[in-house]
Amino acid sequence: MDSDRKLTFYHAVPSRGGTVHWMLQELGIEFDVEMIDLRKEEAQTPELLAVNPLGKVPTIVHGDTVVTEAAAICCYLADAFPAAGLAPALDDPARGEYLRWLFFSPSTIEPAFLDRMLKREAEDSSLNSYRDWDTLMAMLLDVVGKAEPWILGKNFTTVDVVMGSAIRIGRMFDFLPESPVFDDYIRRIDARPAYLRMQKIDAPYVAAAMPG
Ligand SMILES: N[C@@H](CCC(=O)N[C@@H](CS)C(=O)NCC(=O)O)C(=O)O
Repeated sequence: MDSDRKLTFYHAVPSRGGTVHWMLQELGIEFDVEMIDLRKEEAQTPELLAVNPLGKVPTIVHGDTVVTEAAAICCYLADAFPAAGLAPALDDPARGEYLRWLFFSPSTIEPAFLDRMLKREAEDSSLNSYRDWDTLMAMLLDVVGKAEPWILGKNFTTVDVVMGSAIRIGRMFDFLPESPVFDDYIRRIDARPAYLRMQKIDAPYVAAAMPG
């Protein structure tokens, strides 16, 4: 239904844009890229600010529809391009579990990583979206450990794009403990042609952004 609407992707590397770029490669659809250089003062271009007042990537414009927030963009794209089969249908009971894990990353995993990075510890775990670090780790090891081979079972879904990106970043920055559970899952991600395509396309921009 949506193949005739122009899709513009505001991207930057390295950033959460990588998650959306991977998703776009999984969908195999056509899109235009506006690459933003986050190191430059002018990173928040008037064009990007016009569609996202926060001046943040990733952002997409699909026809007249603007979507921001990496997980929301991936959720939107999976539904807009259902032929790729990356989301259970609206009336599929699996949709609940799908949405649960799709939004677990931005709502629960990312705040934990940020606290870890800033060496912050919440005094009251009831105010903490992820309860506490050890409980979150036990839960993540359990969920990823049960992936057969993907989080929702045999079918690769958008959950693997969004949560898989978080798990990859968590291991890369050593937030997540060394474990065959995470490492085997990451190996499965790394073998996906769409993931490899995304990495290859972004590689020159990554090299320019992170010289040496
Ligand atoms: N809540 C947003 C966060 C987006 C975000 O923080 N993007 C960063 C890159 S990962 C960004 O655009 N930084 C540039 C800046 O703040 O100027 C999401 O989940 O997509």
